[in-house]
This record gives sequence, structure tokens and C-alpha cells, in this order.
Amino acid sequence: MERYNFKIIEKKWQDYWKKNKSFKSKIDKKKKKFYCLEMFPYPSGKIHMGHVRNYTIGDVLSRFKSMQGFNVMHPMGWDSFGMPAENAARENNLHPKEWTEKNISVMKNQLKKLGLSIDWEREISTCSEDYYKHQQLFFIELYNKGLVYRKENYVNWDPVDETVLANEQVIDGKGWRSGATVERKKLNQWFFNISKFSNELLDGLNLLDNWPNKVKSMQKNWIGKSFGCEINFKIEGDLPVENIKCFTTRPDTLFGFSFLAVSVDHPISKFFIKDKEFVNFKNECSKTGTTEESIALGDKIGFKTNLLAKNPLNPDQSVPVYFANFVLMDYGFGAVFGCPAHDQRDLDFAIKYKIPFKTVVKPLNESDKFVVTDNAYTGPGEIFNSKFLNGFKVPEDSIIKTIEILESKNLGKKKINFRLKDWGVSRQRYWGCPIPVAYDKNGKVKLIPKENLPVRLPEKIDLKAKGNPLDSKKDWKSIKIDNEEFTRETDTLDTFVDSSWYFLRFCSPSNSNYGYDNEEVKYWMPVDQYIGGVEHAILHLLYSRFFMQALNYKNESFSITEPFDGLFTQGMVCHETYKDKKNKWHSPDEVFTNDGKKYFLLKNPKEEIKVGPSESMSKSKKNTIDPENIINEYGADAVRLFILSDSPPEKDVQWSTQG
Ligand code: ANZ
Repeated sequence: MERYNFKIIEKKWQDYWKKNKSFKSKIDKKKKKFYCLEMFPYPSGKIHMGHVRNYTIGDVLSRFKSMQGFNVMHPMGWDSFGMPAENAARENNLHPKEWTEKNISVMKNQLKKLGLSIDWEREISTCSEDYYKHQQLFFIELYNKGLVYRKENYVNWDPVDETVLANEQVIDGKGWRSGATVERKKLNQWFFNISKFSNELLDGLNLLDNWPNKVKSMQKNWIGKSFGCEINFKIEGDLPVENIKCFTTRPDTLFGFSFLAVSVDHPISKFFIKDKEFVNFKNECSKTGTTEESIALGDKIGFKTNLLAKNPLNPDQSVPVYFANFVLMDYGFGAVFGCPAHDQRDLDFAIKYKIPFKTVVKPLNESDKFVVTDNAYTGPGEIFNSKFLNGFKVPEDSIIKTIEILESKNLGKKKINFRLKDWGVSRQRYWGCPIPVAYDKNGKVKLIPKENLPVRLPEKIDLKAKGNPLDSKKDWKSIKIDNEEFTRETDTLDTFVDSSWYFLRFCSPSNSNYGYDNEEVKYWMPVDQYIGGVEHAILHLLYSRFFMQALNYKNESFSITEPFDGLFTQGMVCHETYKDKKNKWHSPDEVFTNDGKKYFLLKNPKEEIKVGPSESMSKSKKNTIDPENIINEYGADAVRLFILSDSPPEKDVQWSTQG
């Protein structure tokens, strides 16, 4: 086959580009702007084909827009705080900074070899003081606006990484990075009040016409708006508890009420702390994580109290009150009325604890003999066995009409609930942005005065110390402010905070007074086209949207609410995986094949290798391809041409050198 000399083509193209256009994005306000941004990388070592694809898409778009006469900004930076640096540094006896900077320099060189139209004068790195000092100031501003608070809370604890994880970072009950089963643990934590903006974040999705629908619907589900009502249940028994409030989306099933369940952290639990059995039960509950997923997957267990709850619509009926592990304290009121016939979770619980129940919804074509046994009926139909609610159509009339009845009798009221929880941002790690806070002798919070920012990480640190290394750094921890003694906060910020505003920093990367410059932000923002992986659909893309709301709040001079006008989620670059007899992964350049069917290990040509399915390139499975060799052999344009033309950018690409 004839081989094209891509190197010559590439050289011609680059000469043309140099003569005609500059990669630098100057503000020429007469021209229309185009801000093109790809998600910035974590400097983990080397770039792989996934990065090549992501950045090539942005590069093509930037060049195209530039040729159309737009004033293009196409910057690049490094999401350079985070655990891998700390772990790698510990293993190799290095400083995380050294490890990170070395990786940045390697990866930057590789990106340059790709000939991307990046404005390197705008380069930023989140672990640099120039960056994180502004973040500390934002933290203080948000605190002063009431958007940051501290509370003791159950958290998702990753026992391997020894850190807290946000709900978004727990996948199928396991830590997103370590894969360890997540536990529940009570800790004092800093929170961003993201739930304050639930409505704004939900409604804002309607404005994002240039976002993929799948991402919008993922965010919508995550924010999770529910329409229902709160009901006050009268309580009888030998404890001073008069009422328990529940949130329900199905008040129409009230005649099917068969037990009331509360969270182990519900305020009434204070009457049980001396009860050994209850304490054991509570400990048992701590073994499941705090996410709804982990609770849904786990066994449903309960602890019966002597209390009884009255049915507000049927005063003759009283049902037992339980503590149950599936009731979350931070959703609704931390209490549920159980209706086993029409909720599978309640049904499993009722069967387990032999609690009697009644069927109150039947499908439209069924007679009054319809009865639920093992499978809860959650579909449409008609209310029956329910006195004055009988005949209401489910769900069209039944919910609204029952709420009207409850409201008229003063027994409950309409309520909208959101699933979105506040964002816990404290991490027990060294390599992150220090939280600019200290505590006095009584544990009272003191913000670090602005003139003392940045709070720098101590250079000398023992990473082998158990838990958070900053915690054992006594000389760093104790400080004086105005001659008074304080102890520093030793938690650092979740690295997702770093990436929640970096796109603002690119607009004025060297502005030393503040995180951004208003005029520049007014010109460049929002990002016109953002390009990245769909794995960030909830985490990063929701946090960034929140951050804009938070900056906007009580701030006349900032009017951006949505950071990314257009979003494109590119498909993955995939490659098959190779495993030896001992189940060790091998990279594509460690294996060979003669017939394209059987693969062997180069080091030991007799050992046949198991070939696994093609999967998204990842360092952990060693199925990555380093673009450098291919660039050296065929030139950058050949690589870029292949990665763009092989399949549509939103679809996955199967990497092959033959291609
Ligand atoms: C009674 C009922 C009957 C319910 C029925 C459902 C079906 P969404 O739609 O997700 O908002 N719930 C309320 N607070 C809870 C808590 N803290 N922990 C666990 N579950 C809680 O779900 C609302 C439903 O979730 C509520 O409606 C409540 O159960 C439960 F046939 O109330 B339902």
C-alpha cells in the first residue's frame, strides 16, 4: 500500500497556520468570540488516545471557527490536585508536587506534538498557589453568603482511600476510585448548599438547547423533584412523642397504611440510646453506605418500638412504629408511612416482620377481589377499600384529590421535595486545596483573614502517616491570628471544587487580585462549546452549574448562570484487553499475534494470552495506546485524521493501528 507522507502535509499545514493565524486569543471586542474548551486532564502520566480524540475534536472546531472570523479562545490546563499524586508519591518516595509537575511536563510535550491550536499562554494548574488562593477566597465569600456550612453528618467512608466520598462518587455502593465497599461514618464536614438551587438547576436545563438530552435527563433525575404531601401522624405510647411527620408521594394509598418507619437518626431515637438492642441495631445499619443505591441493595432490617401511629383518615386504625435501615434521615422528614401493597420495599419489610396489610389500588379491569400478595402493585387503576377515596382514578385524580381532603381537614399539606443533597466537600487528604478556616479553643469557626491568603500546604509532609497527613503536622496546624491561638482545618477541598470554576480562570489566567476579571468574563463566557466524556454528566457538570449559581447569588456584577452553552460528549476510544495466566493485565505492546486470532506474550512467546472485549482505554486495564510512537511514525495529522474519521465523534472508536 502506498504510504502518504503525512509529515510533509502536516508541516505545510502548520506553516500555513503560523502565517495566517495566531493561536493566541486576544480580546478584539469588535469580533465575535468563540470559546472552545475540552475538559482539562488529570496529569496522571502520559496522554492516551482518549485525550487525543477529545482534544482533536476541539482543535478542529477552533480552527474552523477561527477561519470563519471568530475570535477563538482554546485554552488548556491541569486538574492537578488529587489522590493519585499522593498515592504515587507515597509509593515512590517523592513529593506529590514533583510527581505532578513531571507528568505535566511530559503530557504538555505530547499535546504539543499533536499540533493542537492551544493557547498555552493561558495554561493553568489547579495545584498552583496562583489558582487555589482564589478558590480559598471564593470559599470565604460563599461562607459569608450562607452557602457554606459545617455539620456533623453521616458520610460515605472509603476504608481503602481513608476518605469521605460524595454520593455522586459512590457507584453501586463502592468507591469510584478504590472500588472498596463504602461504609457509613459520622464526621464533621464542610458542605456547599447546592440544594438551595435545586429549582434553578432543574429549570436551567430547559435553556440548554445545545446539550445532549441524555445528560439533561441524568441531571434531572439526580436533582429528583417529587410532588407529594407532608402528613402529620398522631403517635400513642409511653414516650413523650406526639407526632411524626412523613413525606409521601402517594397519600392516596393512606387506607393501605400498615406501619410507620423512621430513620435510626430520627429525633425520636434519643429515647432509645440507652436500649442495648437498639444500639446494636443502629450499628448493624452503619454497615450499609449512605447512598440510596447501597440501601436499596442491602437487606431491609427493622427495630420495633412500643409506639403506635394513628391513620389520620381512619382514626380507628393504629399501626406499629419501627426504626428501619431503608429510611434516610436526609430525605423528606426521615420517616415513611409504609404501604406494603403498593411499594415493594414496604412489602418486603412487612413480609419479613409479619405485618398485616391491605390492598387499596386495583387495575381498572379488576374486581374488588383483587389482592396483592408477593408483588406490590404500583401501576395505574382505581382506589378501593378506602371509604371516601373509593373510585378516584390513579394516578390522575387520586393524589391531588387526597391532598385536597387532607388540607381541608388540616391533616397535611402539599409539598415538593428534591432528591439533590448538599455537596460535602471535605476530604481527609494532603494534596488538595486547604480550606481557609481555623478553630478557636472552643471549636468555634474562624475564617482566615483575606490578607493571610493563600493558606499554603506545608512543603514537608509525612505521607506515610495514618489518615490525613495534615492532621499529624502539628507545627502547621497551630497558628496565631491577632495574637490568639487557633488550630487550622486539616481537611482539604474535594478536587471537584477545583474544576467547578476553571473555565472562568482561563478568561484572565494571570489576574492576581481575584479569580477572574469581570470584563474578560463578560466577553468570553459562557463557554460556547464544551467537549468531554459523558462520565462527568452528573458530577462535574452539575457542580460547575452550581458554582455559577453560587457566584451569582447576591452579586450584582456577575450575571452568568449557565457555564456551558453547548456540550458535546464524545465517544470512547476502545481497545481489547490482554490478560495472562495469572490474570495480570498486559498492554498491547507487550503481546503479539501471527494470525490475528491467537495472542502471545512477547517476553514469553509460549504463553498464550486471554483476549478480552474491547473496552474504553484505561490505565488500570493497560489497554491504552501511547500516541507518541504513532505520531513519530506517521505524523500527528494521520493520527488526528484517523481518530476523527473512523466513526462519528459521538460513537465509540475501536483503535487499530491498521486503521
Ligand atoms: C407512602 C407510600 C405509599 C409511598 C406507596 C410510596 C408508595 P420519591 O418519589 O422518590 O420522592 N420516603 C419518604 N421519605 C423517605 C425517607 N426519608 N427515606 C426513604 N423513603 C422515604 O419517593 C417518595 C416516597 O419515598 C414516599 O412516598 C415515601 O414512601 C418514601 F404506595 O409514602 B411513600
